[in-house]
Amino acid sequence: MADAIKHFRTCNLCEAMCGVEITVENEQITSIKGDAEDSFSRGHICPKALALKDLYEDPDRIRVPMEKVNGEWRELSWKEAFDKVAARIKALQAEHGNDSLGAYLGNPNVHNTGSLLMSGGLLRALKTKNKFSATSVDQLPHHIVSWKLFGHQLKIPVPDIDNTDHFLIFGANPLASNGSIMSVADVKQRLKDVRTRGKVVVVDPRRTATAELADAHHFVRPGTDVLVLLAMLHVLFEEGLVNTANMAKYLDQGPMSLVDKFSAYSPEKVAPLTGMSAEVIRGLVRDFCAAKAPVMYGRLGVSVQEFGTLSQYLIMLFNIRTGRLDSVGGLMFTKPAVDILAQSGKGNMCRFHSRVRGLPEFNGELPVAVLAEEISTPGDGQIKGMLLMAGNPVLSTPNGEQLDRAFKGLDLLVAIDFYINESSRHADFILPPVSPLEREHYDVIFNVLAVRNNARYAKALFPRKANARHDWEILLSLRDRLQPARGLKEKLGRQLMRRAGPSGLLTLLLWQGPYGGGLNPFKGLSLTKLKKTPHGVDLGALKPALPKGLYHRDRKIHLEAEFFLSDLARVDAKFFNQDTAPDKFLLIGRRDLRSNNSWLHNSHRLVKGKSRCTALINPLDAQALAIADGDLVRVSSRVGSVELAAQLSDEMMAGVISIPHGWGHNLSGTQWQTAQDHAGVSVNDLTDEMHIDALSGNAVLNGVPVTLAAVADTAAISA
Ligand SMILES: Nc1nc2c(c(=O)[nH]1)N[C@H]1C(S)=C(S)[C@@H](COP(=O)(O)OP(=O)(O)OC[C@H]3O[C@@H](n4cnc5c(=O)[nH]c(N)nc54)[C@H](O)[C@@H]3O)O[C@H]1N2
Ligand SMILES: Nc1nc2c(c(=O)[nH]1)N[C@H]1C(S)=C(S)[C@@H](COP(=O)(O)OP(=O)(O)OC[C@H]3O[C@@H](n4cnc5c(=O)[nH]c(N)nc54)[C@H](O)[C@@H]3O)O[C@H]1N2
Ligand code: SF4
Ligand SMILES: [Mo]
Repeated sequence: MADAIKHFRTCNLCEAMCGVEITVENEQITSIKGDAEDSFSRGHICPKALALKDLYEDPDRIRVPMEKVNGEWRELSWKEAFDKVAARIKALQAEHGNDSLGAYLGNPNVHNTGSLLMSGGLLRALKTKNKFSATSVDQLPHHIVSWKLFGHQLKIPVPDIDNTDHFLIFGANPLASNGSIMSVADVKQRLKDVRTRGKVVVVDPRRTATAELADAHHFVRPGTDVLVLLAMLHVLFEEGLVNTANMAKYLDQGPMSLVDKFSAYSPEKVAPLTGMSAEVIRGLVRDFCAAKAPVMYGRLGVSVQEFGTLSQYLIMLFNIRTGRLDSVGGLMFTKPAVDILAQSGKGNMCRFHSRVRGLPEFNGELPVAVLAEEISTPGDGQIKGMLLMAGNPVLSTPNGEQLDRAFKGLDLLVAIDFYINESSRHADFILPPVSPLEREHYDVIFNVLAVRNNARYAKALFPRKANARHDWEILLSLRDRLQPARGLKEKLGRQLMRRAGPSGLLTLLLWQGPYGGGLNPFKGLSLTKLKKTPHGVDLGALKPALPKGLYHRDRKIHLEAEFFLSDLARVDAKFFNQDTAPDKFLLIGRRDLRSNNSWLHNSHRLVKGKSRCTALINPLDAQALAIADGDLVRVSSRVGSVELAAQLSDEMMAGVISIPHGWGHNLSGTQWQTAQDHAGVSVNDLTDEMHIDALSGNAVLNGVPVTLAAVADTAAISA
C-alpha cells in the first residue's frame, strides 16, 4: 500500500479561510481535518470542509465540455467548444450589438485564485455594458461606502474581533456563516473571548445561534435598522458622547457637523416602528460608549434591505463619531501581502444606467435585479445571450422564476460551471473547470478582509487531468478567440501570462506587496517561502493605518453627507409621511452551517437529515392562523408563492418569517441528483426584483412583505 500523503491548504468554500489537513492514500482522500498548526485558523473547520472531497469525487460533476443539440447534451473537445462558443458570441454581437451579450459572475469567482487574477481580459473583450454579479445581492453598499469615504471600493475596514471588548452586531450570524467581510476562522471561540473581555450584543429579527451566545439580543423589525441607527446617532449628539479625538485630523468636516441631520430621529419617535424600545436604543449607545474598545459591525442582514446603503453608511459614521475607526479593537484596515487594491479599480458610479429601469452601474456592473427585464424587453441593447460564470442567479436573485423564464427565451447561454444547475440547465454550452482540490490556491480577496494579516499558498492536491481545464485557462482561451492579440508584443505577453498562470502572477504580486523583497527579490515574503511554509505565515494583528490607507488625494475621509443623507427623504416618506398600515408579515432569510448558497446540496452528508428548507414562524403568529409545527403553509408575495413546512419557534420575532435561500432544486433538466432529492423551495420566488435599495440598486432580500396561510388540504398536497 502506498504511503499516506498529508496535504495542507486553505478551504476556499467560505470566507473563513480555514486551514485543512487532507490525507490521501492510493489517490483516495481518506480524511479531511482542521490543520491544528495553521497560522490563521488554529485547527478550526466546519462540516462543509468534507464537501471538498465530495466535490472532487461527485459523479454528477461535469468533466468535459458539452453542447446541447435538440435538447440532448453531447460532448465536445475543448477546441471545438471554444471555437463554437466564440463564434456564437461573435455572431450574436455582430447581429444585435455588443450589449446583446450579458455576463453574470457568481460568488465562487471570489474564492478562485485564477478567476480573480485572470478574468479581466475576457470581461473587457466581451465589450458589453450588461455585466452583473452576486455583488448586487450582497455587499454592494459596503463598496459604495468605502469608495465614497476612503476612495477605494475594496478599502473596507473589518472588526478587530480579537481586541474589542464590546461587539455590537447588526444583521450577521457568524456562527452559521463563519463571518463575512470579516474573515475569521474559529469565530465561536473568538466571540466567547470577547465576552470574557466585555460584551457581545446582537440586533436581529431572529434569535440566531450568534444571538444565543451573546450577552444581549434585541429583536428589530426587518428593514427598520436605518431608524435605529439614526436614533443612535441622535443620542450620540444629544448626550454629548461624540468623540472623534483620534479621527479629527483625517475628517473633511468637524465632529459636530451633521448634528442637525439626526435631530428629528429621537429614539422615542422611531421606537414603535422598529420594535425596539427607546430605552433599549439609548442603552445600546451608552453601553457602547462606556466600553474601552467597542466596535459596531453590520453585515448581510443590513446590506440587503431597502435602506441598505444608508444603514451601512450610518454604521460607519457611528464608528467614526465614536473614534472607533482605525483604533485597536474597533473597525480596522488590513495590510494584506497581495495588495489587490493597487491592481483593481478604485470604483466609479453612475457612468451609465440600465436600459429599461435606469438603475446606476457601480464599477462597471449593473444591479442584477434588472437582469430579467433587460432580457425580456425588446429594443436596442436587449440582452439576447448570457455568459454565466460560477453562478446560479435563478436561485440567488430576486424573482428567480421570472429570470428562469427569461433565460429560456435567450438565443445563447454559455455556462462556465462544473454543475448543470437551475440556471445553466438553459445553457447551449457548458464549459466545466476543475474542482477546488485540482488547483492551486491563495486567497487574494479574503486576506484583504481578514482579522489577522496572513498569507498561505497551496499547490493543487491533484494535478489537473490532461483533458481538464482551469477556470483561468477557459477565460484566456475564450478571450484569445474573441479578441485576438494585436501584434507580436501582445501575443508574447499573452503567451507569457498563460505560461506563468496564477502562481506566476502571485510571485510578482507578493514581491511588489508590503512584505515583499522590493529591490531585493531574494528577501521578504515570496511564493517560494510560502511553498515552504504549508501552515502559512502570520503577519500580525491589524494596526492603525491612517492616513496612509486613504485613497483620496487629500488623504482625508470624505463624509459625503449629501450623497448618503439625501436618502433621508425616502426614509421619511416610507416611515413618517404615509398612513398605510404596516405589513402583517415580513420575510427574512437564514444561513445554515451545512449549506453554502445554492451549490453544496449535492453532497449527501451535507443534506441528510430533516429538511432545513422550512418557514420559521413565531408560535403566536402560527396559532392565530391555526398552523401547527410541520404543517404545510403557503407564503405569497407580489411576485409568487411557495409551499413548504412550517417550523414554529419563539426564536422568531412576531410578524417575521424566515426561509433560507439556495433551495428549489425541483426544476427539470438540472444534473445534481442528490440536490434534486432534497429540493426544497426557492425563497427567491418570493423576493421582488422591483423592491430595491434605491441608492445602490442592491436587491432587497430581507423585509419582503408576504402573506401566510395554512394549506388547507395538507394531506392531499404532501401525499
Ligand atoms: N433570498 C436570498 N437570496 C440570496 C442571499 C440571501 O441571503 N437571501 N444571499 C445572496 C448572496 S450573499 C450571494 S453571494 C448569492 C450567491 O449567488 P450565486 O453566486 O449566483 O450562486 P452560488 O450558489 O454561489 O452558485 C455557485 C455556482 O458556481 C459553481 N461553482 C462553484 N465553484 C466554482 C468554480 O471554482 N468555478 C466555476 N466556474 N464554477 C464554480 C457552482 O457549481 C454553482 O453552480 O446569493 C444571494 N442570494
Ligand atoms: N454556512 C454558510 N456560510 C456562508 C454562506 C452560506 O450560504 N452558508 N454564504 C456565504 C456568503 S456568500 C455570505 S455573503 C455570508 C453572509 O454572512 P452573514 O452576513 O453572517 O449573513 P447571515 O448568516 O445570512 O446573517 C444575516 C442575519 O441578518 C438577519 N437579518 C435579516 N433581516 C434583518 C434586518 O432587517 N435587520 C437586521 N438587523 N438583521 C436582519 C438574519 O436573521 C441573519 O441572522 O455568509 C457566507 N458563509
Ligand atoms: S468555515 Fe467551513 S467552509 Fe468555511 S473555510 Fe472553514 S471549513 Fe471551509
Ligand atoms: Mo454573499
